[in-house]
Amino acid sequence: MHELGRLEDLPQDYRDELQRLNLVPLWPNLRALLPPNMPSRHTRPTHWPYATLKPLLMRAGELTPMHKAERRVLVLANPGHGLENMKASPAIYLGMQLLLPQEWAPAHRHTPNAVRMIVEGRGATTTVHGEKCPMERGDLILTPTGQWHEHEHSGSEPVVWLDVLDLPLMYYAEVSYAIEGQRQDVKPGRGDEVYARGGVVPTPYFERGREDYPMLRYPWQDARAALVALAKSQPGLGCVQVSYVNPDTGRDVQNNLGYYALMLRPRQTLRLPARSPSQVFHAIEGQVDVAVPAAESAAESAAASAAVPVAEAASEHRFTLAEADTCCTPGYEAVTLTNRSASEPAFLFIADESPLHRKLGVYEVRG
Ligand code: 1HN
Repeated sequence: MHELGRLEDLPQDYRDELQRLNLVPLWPNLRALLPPNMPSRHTRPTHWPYATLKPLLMRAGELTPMHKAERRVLVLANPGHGLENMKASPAIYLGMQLLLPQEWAPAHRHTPNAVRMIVEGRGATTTVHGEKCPMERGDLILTPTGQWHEHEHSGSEPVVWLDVLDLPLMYYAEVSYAIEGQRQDVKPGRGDEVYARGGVVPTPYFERGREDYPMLRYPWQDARAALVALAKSQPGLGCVQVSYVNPDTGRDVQNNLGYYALMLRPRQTLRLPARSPSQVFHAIEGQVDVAVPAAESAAESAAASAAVPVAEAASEHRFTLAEADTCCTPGYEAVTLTNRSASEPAFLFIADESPLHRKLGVYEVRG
């Protein structure tokens, strides 16, 4: 790949004239926009231990009352994207939210899609589109685009959950906004009860189902039981993973981000293939070592200098996810996971950008 002309090669009067007319020469920027073979990625492998985050979140509970926060959240921001941009990856926002006993986070709806993964505590509920969903450890609760949602807490201990949104994507597309609302009327019926058994779903003879999102709460006990049964029934299966899907269609539960639960057998090491989407891992149970080849320095240098080819990874990033810890990894890297326990399975919640990449037509598995 030969070197292209630089901006400095052009006479100053020509550059000034281009700038005055809102024009930019492509060739000095071409290699940075389209690096050879591998995109430049700002997403750095980043680990947020719950043990260090939790005391700061509890302190936010003392420092900032609910009416001053609306949502009391510490954002898990990837330094590679700039902390102020509040992104874990190009399309994924992550936040750890605290709701204290008797608090209410008022109703609103917005264009970004959200899910919550409940981390600890009992007694809180979230009402989504009129459906009151109990929040228990490991549950996944959807707040699809445009649906009213509010959180309340009638229990006695703090409740914490992980919010995952496609907010960076919506903001980038200039379609991110919210509407404030009144307390919702709770409708009878719960999707997680109606769709509690895989393989049998309501027959939509005379009416369509509950629109595009028939199931809003995915109880952890069901996802966990599915993983344990899968591991038992297929002892040779390496990747014991389930996908959170719309039970009417079998497709991803949300438009842009994909959600999964993974079980690692005792002492199992699993190398996930290198695929284009960035990923988020959150430990629901157990302790898991995460290893990611470090390619971001190569990508950064490729971005900084238009002509530099992406070098091989220099060294690995490694961290240990303890229970309730969260980490993110860039796309195009093979992530290796190891369950540290010799006797117990480990369970991870995973979020990724696969649905978005498939829609964009750029989803790739590099092996
Ligand atoms: C939001 O609506 C919630 O409803 C949490 O709990 C975090 C971050 C950005 C934008 C909207 C919630 C959010 C959010």
